[in-house]
Amino acid sequence: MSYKEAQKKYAKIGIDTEKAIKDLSKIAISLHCWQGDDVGGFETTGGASGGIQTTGNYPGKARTPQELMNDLEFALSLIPGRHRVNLHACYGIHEGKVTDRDKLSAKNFEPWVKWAKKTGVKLDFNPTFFSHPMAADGLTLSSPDPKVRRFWIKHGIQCLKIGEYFAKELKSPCGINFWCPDGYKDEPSDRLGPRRRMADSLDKIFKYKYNKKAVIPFLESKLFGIGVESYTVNSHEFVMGYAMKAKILALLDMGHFHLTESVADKISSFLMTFGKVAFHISRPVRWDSDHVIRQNDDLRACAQEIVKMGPENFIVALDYFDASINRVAAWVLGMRNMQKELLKAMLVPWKPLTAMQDAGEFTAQLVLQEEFKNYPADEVWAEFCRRCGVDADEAWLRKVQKYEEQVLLKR
Ligand code: RNT
Ligand code: ZN
Repeated sequence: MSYKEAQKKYAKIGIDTEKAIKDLSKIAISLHCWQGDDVGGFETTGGASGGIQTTGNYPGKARTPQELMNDLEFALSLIPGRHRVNLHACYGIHEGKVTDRDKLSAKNFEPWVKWAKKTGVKLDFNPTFFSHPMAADGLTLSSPDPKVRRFWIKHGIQCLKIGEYFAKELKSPCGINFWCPDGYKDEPSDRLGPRRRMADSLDKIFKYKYNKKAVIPFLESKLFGIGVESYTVNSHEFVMGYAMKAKILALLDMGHFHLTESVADKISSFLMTFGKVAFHISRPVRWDSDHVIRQNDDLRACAQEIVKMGPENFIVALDYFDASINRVAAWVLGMRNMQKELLKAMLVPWKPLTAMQDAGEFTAQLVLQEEFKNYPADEVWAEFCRRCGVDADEAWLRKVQKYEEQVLLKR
């Protein structure tokens, strides 16, 4: 089937494929730099801590800022559309001595901004509350030790400033995600104290009068981590409550809930509460394993909610780290999968389906929801890719394999 034929078929159910292509090209997804080096960063050689873990030992990971930038650039060349890149504070660039987290500043990110300008991407940011001696016991902003809390509060404030710098230089608001690994392996005697300390520390960070037009902060919740199985300070309820009170956004990570919960179902309530929703697209397998996202039912359901509720109301970032496969392929596949699901969601006639729901016509609703899954979305995807000048099909894999041979395996 050609694009023209697909266009006609969709027109019959009231879908304008041209509009879908246009809408999709407007969605910028934040590509997470940390898939490129297994959440390593440029400060230590220790690898990630704080309840998260990469598994696998695939060769070719980026070891320097330049390698990471090159890999990102190559990945972006295989992805249709214009996107953003999501940096973590541990990816600051240090000449000589490493500037500690409480003193990080715009200076450490100048090369990134220069690169972003050259590449035409906007930047988002994350303070790094892990992989650091001050987080060795797994507690940061909620630590009972005031010295530790003070250190991380300073880090949080510095990160807001760095976000302001990104926004100003790149002329685009910078999303800043606060994820803290704080929690306990076994049942704590006091669940309230750490949460009170966390809230107090966050209050102190957000007391810094950041430019609200430039910086969009959000707080990420989590159910558990490795070695943090019994209690996380920033649980779902804590984050909902805190974010509402502090008038910041809350972030939903697809891997941070019980596996039988529907993360998609939470989106509408978040939207009603906050007006905007920050999202980490991930894939938990049995636990919060951060596998590369697939075009599965969970992703489809989330993409549908995002599309129905207006993609402009979402800040979407990928968040997974698989060290067992080619890392560039992991980026490209994840981005393309997300875009494909967004497109498929745009190609569903939600209005008549909603009318059926409201009229109680559940047979027709079910049948059509299923039949529409087999409409020729692939033709529209191919047309979108063609217009963006990238491969529509798996041809991009050969290019990654060549890059692996010529660049990655030489590392
Ligand atoms: C961890 C969180 C968090 C991190 C990144 C590196 O469980 O999902 O978002 O993955 O900040
Ligand atoms: Zn996350």
